[in-house]
Amino acid sequence: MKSIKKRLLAGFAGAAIFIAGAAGAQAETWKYAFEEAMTDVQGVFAQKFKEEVEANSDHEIQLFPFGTLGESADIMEQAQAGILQFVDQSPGFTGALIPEAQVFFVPYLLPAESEQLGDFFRNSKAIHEMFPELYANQGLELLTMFPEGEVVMNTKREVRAPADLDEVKFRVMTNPLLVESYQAFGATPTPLPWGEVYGGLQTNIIQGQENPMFWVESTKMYEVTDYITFAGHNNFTTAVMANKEFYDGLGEEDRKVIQDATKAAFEHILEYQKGLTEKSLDKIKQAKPDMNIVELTEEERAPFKEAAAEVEAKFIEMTGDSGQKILDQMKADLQAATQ
Ligand code: 6CS
Repeated sequence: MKSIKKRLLAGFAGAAIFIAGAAGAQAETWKYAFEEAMTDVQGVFAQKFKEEVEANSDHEIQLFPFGTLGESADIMEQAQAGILQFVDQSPGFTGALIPEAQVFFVPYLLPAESEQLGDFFRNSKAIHEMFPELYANQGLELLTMFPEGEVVMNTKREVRAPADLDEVKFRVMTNPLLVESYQAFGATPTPLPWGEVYGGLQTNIIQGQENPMFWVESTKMYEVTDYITFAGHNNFTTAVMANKEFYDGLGEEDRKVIQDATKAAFEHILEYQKGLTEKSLDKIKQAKPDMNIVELTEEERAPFKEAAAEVEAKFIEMTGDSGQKILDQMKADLQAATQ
């Protein structure tokens, strides 16, 4: 027979193992993949999100930058399958899955001014109330959307007018409305995943691409192009999502940790981007002093702006009533943000 003391000790040990086991079961490692490097905008957002989640819970976030798990389409599939808990995929690649997300490619829709842009993304009903349902239909919990910077045209030859884009094979993300956009701008749009862009420009399979300045700089696009053109036609939008089944299965406390971390990372990334375009431009000028930087005048922008109406009509043709509702709400949200 065991002594009372021994029985008590065994009881305590059992309880300790049980408590440690329960705590261990709660602390999970969540995987988060994105489309850029750790030091790019999506990476800075992801790092802040990780920092917040880890500071406010026992969970750990494991980050997977571009290339570690494949292209954008691959990480989206992995997030939908629940292999990843979080994913950052830009609407530029979400066109086939959620056609309405292509609204972000109607040219000259988003404001150029950063405070207004921030307010729009912070408060938009289209983003916070309408898009979540569309993402949920694809097994995704939409956590946030945020801007990554003004998009520039980055080409081998000078672009002052749509005629200059004639016969230019212009790489776009794999998004049907972007194809329409560059067709309306006079180019020959060529949808490609990101991994093929540098080599495509180097071998002259394509002669142009568009992206925000930080990305042109960090991915060294200036090595294989000669012109950067500011036409003011768009700002790059991206979206962060969770696998919906995973998210719905969480307790209220964990969901709150994720929501708070998302909000903190959103504000952090807007702050981080202040002056980023100028900084990236300076780095490019240092690395390649003869890179040509062109800012289109209002007059030169006019024909590109005219093309926007055609693209908007195509968007409605592709998405019907559902797209029309999103577009109308977005316009109302934009008006509220720019007043
Ligand atoms: O153009 C692209 O494909 C990439 N551009 C940016 C700014 N982020 C990721 C995306 O893959």
